[in-house]
Amino acid sequence: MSEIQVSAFRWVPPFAQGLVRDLRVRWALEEANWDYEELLLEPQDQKSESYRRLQPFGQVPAFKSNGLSIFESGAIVMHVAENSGALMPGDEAARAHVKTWMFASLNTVEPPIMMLNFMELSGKAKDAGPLRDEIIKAIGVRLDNVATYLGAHDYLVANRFTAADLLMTAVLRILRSTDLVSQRERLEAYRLRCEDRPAFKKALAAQMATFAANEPRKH
Ligand SMILES: N[C@@H](CCC(=O)N[C@@H](CS)C(=O)NCC(=O)O)C(=O)O
Repeated sequence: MSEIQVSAFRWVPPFAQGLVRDLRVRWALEEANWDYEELLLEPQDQKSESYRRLQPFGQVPAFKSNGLSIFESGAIVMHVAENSGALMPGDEAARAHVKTWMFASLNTVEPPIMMLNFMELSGKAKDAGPLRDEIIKAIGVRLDNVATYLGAHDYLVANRFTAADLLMTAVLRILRSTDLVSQRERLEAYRLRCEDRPAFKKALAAQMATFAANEPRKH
């Protein structure tokens, strides 16, 4: 039995498939070449007392390994990055920079993207009019900032793929139903470069295989 367990949903509707945040953890684990098992949840499991002890908000992902339990996708990716050579450079200044960009991905770039996402999923986007336009503008500014910082570099830090790129790519993917990333050539090339990694493809295939295997019957 693998000593690492990662919680994931047994099935989600197609709009969320390939975006659920256990993907970030699966990707990090594939980069580190660490085996893991899925801890698959039904919706009702999210409310159970035992799962809430693991993930107080009832969300995925949660991570368990040898008595260690972690929630928050960023914290889990950080744990994998700090304990494997795969996602973090050795140099102290570069490590600090990777962590900085991990937080920037989740705390500066992701929030306006999630505002738009929430509006779209609530079905109220059409009523949101000018507010929605403002949020799209704010997302654009953040994306332009990332693209400018990247410049002609392939990756955010130390000229190599790190945990910062993993999280930034996962965040950019949330915009897949819009052209906000694809219309920014440099950023789109960056996203595609990161998603072209074998570890990403393996992680995505694993998440999608679970959904395919648990597709609800039509009636
Ligand atoms: N900040 C958390 C967010 C986790 C999150 O939003 N998970 C979603 C799936 S991507 C979830 O479990 N949603 C169901 C819910 O909130 O009840 C993280 O990065 O781990």
